[in-house]
Amino acid sequence: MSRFDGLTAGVARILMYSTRVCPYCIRAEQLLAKKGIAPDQIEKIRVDEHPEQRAEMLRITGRRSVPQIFIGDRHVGGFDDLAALDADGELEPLLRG
Ligand SMILES: N[C@@H](CCC(=O)N[C@@H](CS)C(=O)NCC(=O)O)C(=O)O
Repeated sequence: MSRFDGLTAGVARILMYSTRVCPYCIRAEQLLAKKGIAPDQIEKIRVDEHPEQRAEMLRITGRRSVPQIFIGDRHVGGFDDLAALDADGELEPLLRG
């Protein structure tokens, strides 16, 4: 069991640019769920519904694919980047804020 399980206070802001159909977004949510982050703790911006937000995502991240994940002020990147951060032991400290 992760030390992060069940922790709801002191969680950094999590923002995810996503689309309705997005397997990598689901994988990111599943990984975050393993760290005790409930779906409603993830602020989602649906770029398929808001083209202006897609343009904003591209502008601030330089990337076109979803998800694009921010934890606190840090642009983590996509699911692969999130998983790499976890493998390096850096995800939980980042989530704690
Ligand atoms: N390596 C990326 C792959 C992301 C990816 O392929 N996302 C799909 C949706 S699930 C996508 O945005 N495809 C359209 C594109 O790449 O422009 C990650 O781990 O996030």
